[in-house]
Amino acid sequence: MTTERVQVAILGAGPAGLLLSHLLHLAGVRSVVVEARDQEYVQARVRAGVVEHGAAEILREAGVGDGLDREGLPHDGIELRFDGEGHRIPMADLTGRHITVYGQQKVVRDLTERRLADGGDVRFACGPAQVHDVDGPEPSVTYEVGGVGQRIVADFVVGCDGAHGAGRVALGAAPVEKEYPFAWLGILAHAAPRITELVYANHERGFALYSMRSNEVSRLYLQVPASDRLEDWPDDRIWEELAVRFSLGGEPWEPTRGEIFERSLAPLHSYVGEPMQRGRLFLAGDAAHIVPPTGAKGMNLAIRDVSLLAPALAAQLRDGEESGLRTYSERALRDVWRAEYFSWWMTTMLHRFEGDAFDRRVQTAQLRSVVTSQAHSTALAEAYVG
Ligand code: RFL
Ligand code: PHB
Repeated sequence: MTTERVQVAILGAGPAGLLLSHLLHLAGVRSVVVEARDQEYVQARVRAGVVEHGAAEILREAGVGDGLDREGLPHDGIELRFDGEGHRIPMADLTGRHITVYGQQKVVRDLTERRLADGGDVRFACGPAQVHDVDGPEPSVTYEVGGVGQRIVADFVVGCDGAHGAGRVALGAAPVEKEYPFAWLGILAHAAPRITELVYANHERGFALYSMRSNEVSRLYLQVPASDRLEDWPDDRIWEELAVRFSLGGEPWEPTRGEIFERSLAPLHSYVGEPMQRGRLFLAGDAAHIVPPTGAKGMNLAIRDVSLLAPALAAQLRDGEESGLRTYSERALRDVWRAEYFSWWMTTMLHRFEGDAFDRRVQTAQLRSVVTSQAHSTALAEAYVG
C-alpha cells in the first residue's frame, strides 16, 4: 500500500467534486479527486439540463462559464400545460433572471478540461474508494489500482460521490427521505425541438416534460410506473404517449420525432442526510441530498454546496479560521430544504397519483391558481430561476 498526503481528498468527479477541486485550486489549496469510473464514462453520463441563475454566476465567477455562455440556451420562460391548454410563466419578466439550458455533460466536460489544464490531480478509474477515520485527526481515503492499494491521508475528506458513494455511508446519518411511486423515462433524440421553452405537462395519463440540449437535440421525459423497464417502451410507444400527454385542445400534439440515441429510467425520490458533516468528513451534492428532477435543482444544489464549502475549507487550512466549516452544514441545508420543498411541490402538482379524485381536482385548481395569480406564478418563477 502506498501512502500520500494531501490537504483535501475529494471523492467523485461529478459537478460537485470537480468544481470543488477547481475552487480550492483558485484559493491555493491542494486536493486530489478520486473517481470510481473512467473519464469516458463520466463524460458520457446524461443527466441535468437546467442551470439556474445563481449557479451560472458561480461558474462564471470561477472562470468556468465560457462554455455555458457560448453554447448554453438562455430561457426566459416555461410553459405549464394542463387541461389541454398551455400557460406561459414569464420567468424573466417576473424575476429579472433567467435559466440556461446547458447539459450537465458539458458542465462536467468544461470542469474536467479546466482541472487538467491547470495540472489538477483528478484520478479516474479508481474503482469505489473508501473513507476511514473521519472522527480522528487523520482521515483517509483508500482505493486500489491494478491490485495495489493506495492510501491518501488528508486534513479533510469531502464526499462528492453521489447517491451511492462511500461518503454517505461514512456519514452514518439517519436520512429523512421520501419515495415516489413512479420513475422518469428520459430520452435524447436527434430532433429539432418543436418548442423554444420547456413544457411541463400534467395529463391524466401522467406527467411529461419537453426539454432540449440544443437546436438539434430534444430531451423528453415521461412519468412511468416505478416497475416499468426500458423494454416496455419501444420507440413508437414513447412518441405516441408523448403526443397524448402534450395534447392541446383535445388533440394530440406531436413532438418532432428523430432517432432516439439515449434512454434511461430514473426513480424519483427525496433524501437528506443531516448534518452534512461528521468530524473531518464533509458531504456535498447528491451524496448529501437528492431531489426529484421536476424542479431541476439537483446539479444547481451541488454547485451551491461547493461554493460554500470551498472558501470555508480554504479559510481553515490557510488561516485556521473555523467558523465557515462549523456553519457549513447549517448554511447549506437552508437552501437544500428550500429546494426539497420546491421539488416536492412541483412533483406533487404535476404528476399523476393513483386513485384519489379529490387530489386530482385540487391539483388542477392549484395549477390554475399558479397560472392566473401573479403572486403565485412569481413564487414559482423565483424558486425555479434560483
Ligand atoms: P454525481 O454527478 O452523481 O457524481 C458523483 C461521482 O462520484 C463517483 N463515485 C465514486 N467515486 C469514488 N469512490 C466512490 N466510492 C464513488 N461512488 C461514486 C460517481 O462515479 C460520479 O462520477 O454527483 P454530484 O457531483 O453531486 O452532482 C449531482 C448531479 O449529478 C445531480 O443532482 C443532477 O444530475 C440531478 N438532475 C438535475 N439537476 C439539475 O440541477 N437540473 C436538472 O435539470 C436536472 N435534471 C437530474 C435531472 C437527474 C436526473 N437523473 C438521472 C437522476 C434529470 C434526471 C433524469
Ligand atoms: C432536462 O433538460 O434534462 C431537464 C429539464 C428540466 C427538468 C429536469 C430535467 O425539470
